[in-house]
Amino acid sequence: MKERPLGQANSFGLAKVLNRNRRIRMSANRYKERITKLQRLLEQTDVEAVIVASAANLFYFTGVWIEAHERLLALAVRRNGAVLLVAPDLHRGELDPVGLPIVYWRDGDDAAKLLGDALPESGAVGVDEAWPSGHLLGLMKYRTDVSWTGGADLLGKLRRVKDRDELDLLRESASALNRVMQSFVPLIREGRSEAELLEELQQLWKREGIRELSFAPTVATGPNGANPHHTPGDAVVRKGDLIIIDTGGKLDHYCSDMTRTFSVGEPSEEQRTVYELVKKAHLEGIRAVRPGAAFSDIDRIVRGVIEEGGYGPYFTHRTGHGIGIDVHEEPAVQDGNGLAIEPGMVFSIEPGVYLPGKFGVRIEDIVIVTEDGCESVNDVVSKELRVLG
Ligand SMILES: [Mn+2]
Repeated sequence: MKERPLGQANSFGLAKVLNRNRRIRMSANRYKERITKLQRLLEQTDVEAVIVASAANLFYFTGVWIEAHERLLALAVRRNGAVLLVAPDLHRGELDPVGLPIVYWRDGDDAAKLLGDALPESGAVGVDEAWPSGHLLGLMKYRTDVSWTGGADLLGKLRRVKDRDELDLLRESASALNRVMQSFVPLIREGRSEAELLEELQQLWKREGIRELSFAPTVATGPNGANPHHTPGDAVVRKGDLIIIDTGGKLDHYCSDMTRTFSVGEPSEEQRTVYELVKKAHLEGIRAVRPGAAFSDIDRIVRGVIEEGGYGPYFTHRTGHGIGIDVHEEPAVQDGNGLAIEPGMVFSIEPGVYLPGKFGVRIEDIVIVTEDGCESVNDVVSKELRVLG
């Protein structure tokens, strides 16, 4: 098959215009550098090319966020240096400034053929696993001469270690969350419903200038706290409740995420015991994070504290998750993940204990791995058990 001539990775100029509205200025060459990094990773594998297609992954490589929905939008990155973005013509205005080689298609054109022509003649092609399968099936029909493989390993390997610009964005995103949480705490009191509190939390996010949240916030009071993903409803905060607040927002598409648990009125002995246990597990987890340790080790340490306290069966989820452009991404802090921690990785440490019919406690910070340990981006928000009115 005749190959379409493609631009070389080192020949495109990524325009600074992309970042004019960003609070944090990205280095002009950052996106180009990320594509080059992907090509270097490809050189260590048998994979000839990767199709990058999810909105999050395309944003990572271009700085432009586009929800293409049913229209095909994909970036083919080849090991030999060639790159081509195949994009709907209606996104020309957003994509032209990126400076990548782009072929635009209009409704009625065969976009799968355009993308197929950008792929190597043979060999393995890694596919973004968040790409709608309909697009891949269309491409597979057209390109029967290549083999298909998952692209998540390669893309995950890149995205799980954040570069300096990403760390700046994640820190700034976390600062916004810290301010929101600090302002929210005094609003929690007896007699207010979860739904009312949720509304006020959303207002605080808006005041912070953040329109998109990382996920639907958790406001769970009393027995509702025993459900880790409770949806806020009509339940009213009562004296003697523990209340779990879990929220996060997106700043320039970079997510934040934090959980705190508060006591409304004096806590019972059991509530205090469980709170102190979860706090201990959380803090010991953070202390254990350092380059070279395995993620499974961190999970074991955190879980060990909860087990020793006698509440092991009630810690029902993993210790944490990576965070970046996606609120849940690599690496998972869980049993079985033998991956070694590296500087620049960013993830949550969020143990919880959930006692059905009674209450729940979860404490969560996001940490950034440094050369010799980690720093929490949320620990300015106190983790001492706070007794609210
Ligand atoms: Mn989380």
